[in-house]
Amino acid sequence: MTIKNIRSYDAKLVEKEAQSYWTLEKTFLANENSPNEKFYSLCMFPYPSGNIHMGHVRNYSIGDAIIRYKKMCGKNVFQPMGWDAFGLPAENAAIKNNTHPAVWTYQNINNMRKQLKQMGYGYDWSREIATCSPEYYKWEQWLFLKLHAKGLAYKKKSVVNWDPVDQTVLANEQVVNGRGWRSDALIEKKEISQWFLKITDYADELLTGLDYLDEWPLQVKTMQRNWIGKSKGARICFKVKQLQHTVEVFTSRPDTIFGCTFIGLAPDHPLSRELSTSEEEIKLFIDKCMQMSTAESDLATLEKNGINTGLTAINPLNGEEVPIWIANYILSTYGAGAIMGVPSHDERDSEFARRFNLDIKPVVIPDSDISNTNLFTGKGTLVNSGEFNGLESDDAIQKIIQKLQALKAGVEETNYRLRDWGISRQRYWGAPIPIIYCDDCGTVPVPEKDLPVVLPEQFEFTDKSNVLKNIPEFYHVTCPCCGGAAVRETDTFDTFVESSWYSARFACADQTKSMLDDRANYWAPVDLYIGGIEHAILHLLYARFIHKVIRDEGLLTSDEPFTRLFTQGMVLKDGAKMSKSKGNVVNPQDYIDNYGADTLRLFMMFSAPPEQQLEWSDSGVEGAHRFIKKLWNTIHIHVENWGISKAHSGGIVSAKQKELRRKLHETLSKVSDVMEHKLSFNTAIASVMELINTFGKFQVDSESDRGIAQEVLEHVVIMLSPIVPHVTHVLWQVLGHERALITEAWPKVDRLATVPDTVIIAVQVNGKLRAQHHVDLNAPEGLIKDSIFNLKEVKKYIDGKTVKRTIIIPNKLANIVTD
Ligand code: HQ5
Ligand code: ZN
Repeated sequence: MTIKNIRSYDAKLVEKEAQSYWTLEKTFLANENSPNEKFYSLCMFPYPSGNIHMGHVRNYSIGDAIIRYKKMCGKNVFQPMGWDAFGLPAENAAIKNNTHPAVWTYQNINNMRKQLKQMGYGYDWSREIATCSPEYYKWEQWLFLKLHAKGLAYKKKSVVNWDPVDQTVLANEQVVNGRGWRSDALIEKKEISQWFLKITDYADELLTGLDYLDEWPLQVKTMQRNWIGKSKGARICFKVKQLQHTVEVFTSRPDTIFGCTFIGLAPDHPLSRELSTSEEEIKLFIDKCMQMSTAESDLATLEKNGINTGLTAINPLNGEEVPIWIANYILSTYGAGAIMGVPSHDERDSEFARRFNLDIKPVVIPDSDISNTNLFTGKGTLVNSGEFNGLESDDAIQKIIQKLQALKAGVEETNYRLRDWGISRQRYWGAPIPIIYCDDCGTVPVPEKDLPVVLPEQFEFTDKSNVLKNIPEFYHVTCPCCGGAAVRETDTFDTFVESSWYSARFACADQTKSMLDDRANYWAPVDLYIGGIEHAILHLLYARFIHKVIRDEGLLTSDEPFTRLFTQGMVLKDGAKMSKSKGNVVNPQDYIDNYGADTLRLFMMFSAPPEQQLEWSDSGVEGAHRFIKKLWNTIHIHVENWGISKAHSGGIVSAKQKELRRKLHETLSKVSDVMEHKLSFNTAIASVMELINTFGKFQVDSESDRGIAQEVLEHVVIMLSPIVPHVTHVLWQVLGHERALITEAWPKVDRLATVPDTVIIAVQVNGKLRAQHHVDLNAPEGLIKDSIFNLKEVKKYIDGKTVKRTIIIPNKLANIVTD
C-alpha cells in the first residue's frame, strides 16, 4: 500500500515520502549548466542559536514558496542555506552551559539543520556554509589583506564604549542610560586601537546606487540614505580673538552665518582639550561628557549642556564677536568637530541658546508665513544679512561661499554622516584578523600562503575575556619579515564581516583555490533577498559595500548584491515579539510534531500579508490543519466517485462548466500574479479556498463534467504546491500522475475561459426600440444604465428631457421612460 492510498491524512507519512523523493532525485541541487534563466533566491541565514524560531519559519517559508513557483515556471533556481556561526551569544551560552563555543555552535547547527529539513525547504545542502569554518573565513582574511594593501583596512585609536563585565566593546546602540545592554554594567570610555574598513571611500557610490535599486522597499532606501547622510555646505574659519588659533566649523547652511551667536566645540575637540589642561572646571565638564554615550540617537534627545570658555570668535563676514562654548551635543567625529551656533534656524542650537540665554537672531524668513518665527529650519529669504539681504537661501549659499573663499575664510565642503566601519572585536569566538606585530617590523600582514589563521578550538573555555593571548601556540609566532619573535593580533572580526559576502560564496562553497569563481558570477546578484527589517541599515549596507570591494578586486562583475529585497514582518504572540525573557516563545518543533510542516507553512502564509506582523494563533493553526484534511478528502472522494479522468483542455463547454472554468482561470491568474509580483500569499490562498467552495457546488453529471472537475482539482493542487509542497506532492499522485509535481510546468491561464459571455439587449425609449446593445451576461443594472445612456441612438431621444425611470429586464431589455 502506498501513501497515496491511505484514506486519512497522515502528515508524518506524507512529509517523509515527499522529502525522500526530493533528496533522492536531487531536486534542489543547483546547476550552472542549464539553458534556462537563473533565479537565485536567498533568505537571511540564521545565527545557530539552538532551535529554529517561528520567525525563521515565516522567513524561510516565503523563500521556499518562491523558488518552487519559479522552478515550475522553468527557471534555473538556486536556494542555499548556511550558518552565521560566530559571535558573542555562543560565548555566553558556552559559559552558562559549561561547554565550548565551538561545541555549542556545531550542536545547534546539527539540530537546526534537521529542523529545516523537516520543514521541507528546497535547499541545495551540498553548498552549505558555516562561517566559523576555516575554509570559509580563510577568504575573509584573504580579502582583508587585499584591503590592507590598498589602505582600505587600517588601524586607528578611537574612543569606545567598554563594558567591563562582558569585557567587550559595545556599539553606541548597545549602551542604554550609560549601562551595558546585557550586563547592566556602567560603561567606561576607553581609547583603544582598532581595525577599520574604509567604507567612507564608497559613500557616494553606496548613495547613488540606491537610485537604481527599484525593487527595494522605499523605507529601506530612505534609512540607508539617512545613514550615509550626505550634506553639502562649507567649512568656515572663525578667528579666536584672544589666541593665535582659528576654529573651523562645518555647516550645511552657510546662508545663516549672520545668525551665528556662538561657537560650539565638541568636548574632545583639540581646543577643548587644550583648555582643560589649565582650567579645572572645563576639565570636569569634559570628563563628565566623556562618560556619556555618544550615540547620535541619544544626542538628539540629550539634555543640552555646555560651559563657556570665556574666549570669543570673530565672524569672518560681519566681524561680530561671539562667545565660544564647549557643548555636549557636538560630535568630534562629524564635520569639523565644531559648529557655528545659529539658534534661530537650528533646533539643537535653539535649545542650547535658550538654556544659556544666548542671543537669537533670525536671518532667514519663510517665503510663506506658516512657520513660527523663533525657530525656522527651512529655507527662505535672507534678512539682517548685509549685502546678502533679499537673496533666496540656495542663491545665498553660493554667494556666501564665494565671498568666504575670496576672504580665504572658508571653502565649499561635502560631509557624510557615515563613519568607517570598526571591525575589531575583543572576542574569542570570531575569525582572527590576520596581522602580526613585531617589535622591529611593526604591523606585518600574515603572508597569503600562511592563511587561514585558524582559530584554536582545543582548550577549555571558561573565561569571558578574549582568551587568545593566553594560548601560546596561537599568540607567539615568528615574524614573517625578520624571523624574530612576534605576536598575533588577538582581535577577531565583527560577525557582520562574515555576513557581508556569504551570498556570493554560496555559489562556490567548495572552492579551495580562490575566494570566488565563475559560479559566483553566474548566480550573482541574488534575484530575491528575504529577511527582517532589523537589517535594513548595517548588514545591507555592509553587504553592498563588500560586494563593490570584491568587484574592484576583479572577482565579481555586478555592482550590487541584491536585485530585489523583501522584508517580512515579525511573528508576535499576544501582541508582543516572541522572546525568552517574556516567556512567550512558541516552539516550531511542537507544531511540526503535532500537525506537520505543511500545516505550519500554511498557517504562516495564510494568516497575514507577509510584510506585516503576524499574530500567533493556535486556532489559526487548527484551521490550517482542517483545510489540508478537507483538501485531502475532497480529492480522494472525487477519485473514489469518478475515477481519474483526463483533465479538460479546451473545446466547447456548457454554461455551468463555463462558469466554473472562469472561476478557475481567474484564480490561476491571481495566484500567478501574487507569486510573480505581489507576494501577498494570504490573498492567493484565500482565492484558492473560494475556488474549492465553488467547486463543492459543482454537480458532476457527465463525462465532460468529470474532465472539468479533474482540471479544477489539478490546478488547485498545483497552485497550493509552493505553500504546502508535501501534501500536494502526494495528492498529485492520487490524481493519477506518474511524474512528480515539482517537475511539472506552472500552468498558463486560459484567457478565453475568463472572457465573460455577452448578450444582446433591446434598448427602448418610451417603449420604442432605438438600439440593439451588447452587454456582459448578467451584467449589473448600474453598468447597463451607464452604457445605454451613452449610446448616440439613445441620446438623440432623451437629450433635453428628464428621465423619469429606467426599467431593466436582465439579459433582455432596457426601457427608458422620459417626461
Ligand atoms: C525573524 C525572529 C528571528 C529571526 N544571521 C543574521 C540573523 O539575523 C542575518 C545576517 C544576514 C546578518 C528572521 C530574521 C532574519 C532571519 C534570520 N527572524 N524573527 N539571523 N524572531 O537567526 O523574523 O529577520 O536572527 O531574516 O530570520 O534571523 S537570525
Ligand atoms: Zn620582524
